[in-house]
Amino acid sequence: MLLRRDLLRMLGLSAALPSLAAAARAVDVAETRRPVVISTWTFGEAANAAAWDVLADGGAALDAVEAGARVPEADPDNHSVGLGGYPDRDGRVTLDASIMDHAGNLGAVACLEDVVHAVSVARRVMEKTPHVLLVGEGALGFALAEGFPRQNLLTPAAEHAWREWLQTARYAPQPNIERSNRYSLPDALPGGERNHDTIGILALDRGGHLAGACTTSGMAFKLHGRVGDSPISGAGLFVDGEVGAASATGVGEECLRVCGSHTVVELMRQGRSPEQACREAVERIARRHRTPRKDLQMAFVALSADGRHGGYSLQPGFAYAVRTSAGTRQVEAPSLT
Ligand code: SD4
Repeated sequence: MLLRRDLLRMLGLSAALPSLAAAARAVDVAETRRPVVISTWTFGEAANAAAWDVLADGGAALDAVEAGARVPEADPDNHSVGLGGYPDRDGRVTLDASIMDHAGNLGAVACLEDVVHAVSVARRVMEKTPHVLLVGEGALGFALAEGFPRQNLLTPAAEHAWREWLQTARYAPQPNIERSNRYSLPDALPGGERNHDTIGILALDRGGHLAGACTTSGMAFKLHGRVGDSPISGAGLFVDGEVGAASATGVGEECLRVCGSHTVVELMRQGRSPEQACREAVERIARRHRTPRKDLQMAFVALSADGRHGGYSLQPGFAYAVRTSAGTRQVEAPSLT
């Protein structure tokens, strides 16, 4: 009888077989990890569902993240993205968004008014212009020329919150921190609680391509003209097709100061796991403050090119949503405090 080792010797495979087997296993693991999509916060589940419809059909990560980001943009009850987003202190809803693919193609808009799907305008900037970022009037003019409909984004609820805020007019962004049900989404309170919940969405498609998108109305009651991290490459979003993708949520000024998402991706490039990379970026932010800032939330999510994911936040209370072929779930991210 031909022994297995004889057969291997005849085929010249004795030395190679273990590594081939390991490689096959690695491929299997990677295969089972994709497609995958992750989104910041619990409301990311609805975004993931839309993205999953694209991914499960073998669609591209770029199409998936755009489809996902459009869900909270269209939701009037989400007060930090798109329609129904809280306005700035002048009562104007201004949107920031970006989108990026595995090949480093990138588009973004900042301070965009009157067009709900900022992420789709960002994609159009990426695909139809030689530029990366359009702002304000220029972004609006471009969007209208591209056929995006113009609409009032200030809902009665958001206007009501703004008018109440005007009574004190105190700019005090608050983090989404632990409360009795940390995953509940209570109505936002003027001038204070739960006034930021940007969506960052990252996907890896069946073909192994990564993409990400980030869209927000920014910090509630900000100065008119203020731009946060979300539309800025390397801050609110960064994708490197060979390494991974990262996105951020929280007080954008903090993220901008450390180029947060780029930092996360570079740390993954150096071998950190997605969670560890997010943790180190959060630590970098925390180090700037001598005393722990209870009023500050900053969180990152990351997805590696082989489909591992992780998140980390400064304060407790941050969760992200994950969708794979195994189903949907929410992951409570660890935090520094
Ligand atoms: C910003 N980073 O404009 C965004 C807001 C945010 O959760 O993430 N809120 O600063």
